[in-house]
Amino acid sequence: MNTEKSLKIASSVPRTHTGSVPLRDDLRVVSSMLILRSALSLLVIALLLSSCGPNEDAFSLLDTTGNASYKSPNAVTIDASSLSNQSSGLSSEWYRDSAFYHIWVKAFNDSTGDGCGDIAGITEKLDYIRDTLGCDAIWLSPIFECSYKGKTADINMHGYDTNNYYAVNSYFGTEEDVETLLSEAHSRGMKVIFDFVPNHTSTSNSWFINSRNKVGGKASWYLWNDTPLNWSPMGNSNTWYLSSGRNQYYYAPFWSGMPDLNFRNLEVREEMKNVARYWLNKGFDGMRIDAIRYLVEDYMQWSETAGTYRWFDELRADVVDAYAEVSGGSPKFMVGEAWINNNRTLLKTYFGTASTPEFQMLFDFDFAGAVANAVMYRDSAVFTSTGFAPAAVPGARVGAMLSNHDNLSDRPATRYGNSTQLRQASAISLLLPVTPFIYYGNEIGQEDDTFYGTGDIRLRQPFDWTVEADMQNDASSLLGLYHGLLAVRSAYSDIRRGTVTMLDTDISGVYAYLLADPADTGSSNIVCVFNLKGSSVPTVSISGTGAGGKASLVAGSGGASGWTVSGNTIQVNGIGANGYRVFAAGSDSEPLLYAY
Ligand SMILES: [Ca+2]
Ligand SMILES: [Ca+2]
Repeated sequence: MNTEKSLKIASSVPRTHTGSVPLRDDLRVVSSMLILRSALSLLVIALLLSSCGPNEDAFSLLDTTGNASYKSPNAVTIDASSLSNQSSGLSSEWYRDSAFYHIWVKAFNDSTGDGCGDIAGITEKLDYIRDTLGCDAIWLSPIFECSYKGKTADINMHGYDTNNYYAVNSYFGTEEDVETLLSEAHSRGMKVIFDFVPNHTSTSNSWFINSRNKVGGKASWYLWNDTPLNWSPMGNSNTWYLSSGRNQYYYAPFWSGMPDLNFRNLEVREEMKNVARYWLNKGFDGMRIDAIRYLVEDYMQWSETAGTYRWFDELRADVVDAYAEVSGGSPKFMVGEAWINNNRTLLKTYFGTASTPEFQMLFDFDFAGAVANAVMYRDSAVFTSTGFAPAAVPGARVGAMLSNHDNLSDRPATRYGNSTQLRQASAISLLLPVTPFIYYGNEIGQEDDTFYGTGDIRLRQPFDWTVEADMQNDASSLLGLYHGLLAVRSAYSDIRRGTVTMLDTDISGVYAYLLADPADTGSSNIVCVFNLKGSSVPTVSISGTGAGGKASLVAGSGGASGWTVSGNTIQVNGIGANGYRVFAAGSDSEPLLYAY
């Protein structure tokens, strides 16, 4: 942070805090000073509570507030009698072997004919997702009651403005529909995670309305200040909005309609853990958590604060990890949206440490661009840049996608245009040891639809079931490629759990890598070959494959014929423009699974 910015912020700090910058949530930077300060502030709070009860008007920004023994009106506990629709037989790191299908619920499948996708529509299509496509896990876009609602395609109902975390969006169906979806998914061995938005709510949420009116014990559930502060976590200049009802400003860095909750309030901390428990108890297998960088703010820092890490540490230990210890509970997981580009060191901090693990999985927001750089500019960095989960944190894992619901990227069919490049990009995304997240529609080559606008609404338009029907029995289609390579991925733990070693090739622009699962004691490993050139290559030799005179062709483009093996060298003949091959090196008896 530059000095100029710091000075500006310091000048806008309320008078009551000019003498100190509170870091009360910081247990990672332990010092006797801080312990003393925390103890003193707890003492002050205790005295306030005991002498005159909670004084809501006394709340100052960045104070620790709320009742430590608070219970949610919807309080649930993690115990065997409270669990339903749990997955059975999952390994603790099931998410490493999974392939996720990312569903924008409003746009996927409308079972009621009202023009709006719904939960029952997803249940109808579970066999499509598992059998036709080949994914065994689903991420649902936000499904809870939200403020900005609309059924038609022109309404960008995103659901990140939550009105009620304990109610299903009525346009999507009922809680019973969700329970049916979970039950039906689990009966097929499929896992389902929900989109959890702890950082902010809608201004229409009753919590915020009560906070604005300083009633119902909610006065300090949000971040209020007498003056707007110069807080700018995403570079936006205006993040504080005047509420005339309270004559104070509230903090809302994403949008004036989505105010940030105050995670220094002990009741908020407990309530949001209860939301997670409530839905995990009902059978969800995990959560995709929104905007994790911005949970807790300090005066001088609005992302990556110690307080943010601490709450997610607690969520992991108190909630996520607790299920595996309860009779009938299935192992849960959380994947974080820490949207960070070109800074792996910073991103990795959200994995936590071996003793205090945090997110099991983080999205790699550099992946889509790295794949494009490979396919369009022959940059091989994507092959070696993806395995960055720290080995020291058990189970840490990277999730990766070619596009999602945000302005991360155009849909791949729009980005590439060229169908062989599109197919190669899709293949790369499925043949690396990251957990793939396939955004609905990308598997059928759906393009951005700009009819209702060029913003992110272009990425959220109805799934084209007519195109799907045309592709579903055609192995040579893009859907066929996804199905084929997901089957290859499912067959070989080397791809799902392996480490990447680049191999030597004798043709520039053709890259190959070895994938070997350290836990796999079988004789074969996987070798992937990608011709990143826009022209075909008559012959390329890949040396150092560990083939030992034996190899099997497992998958490849364009018929994938023509190859020989000699010692540890595999020679591939006639690999087309933007083509690829997958070999099992070290075995001559593996079946060819996909060749289009
Ligand atoms: Ca519907
Ligand atoms: Ca926040």
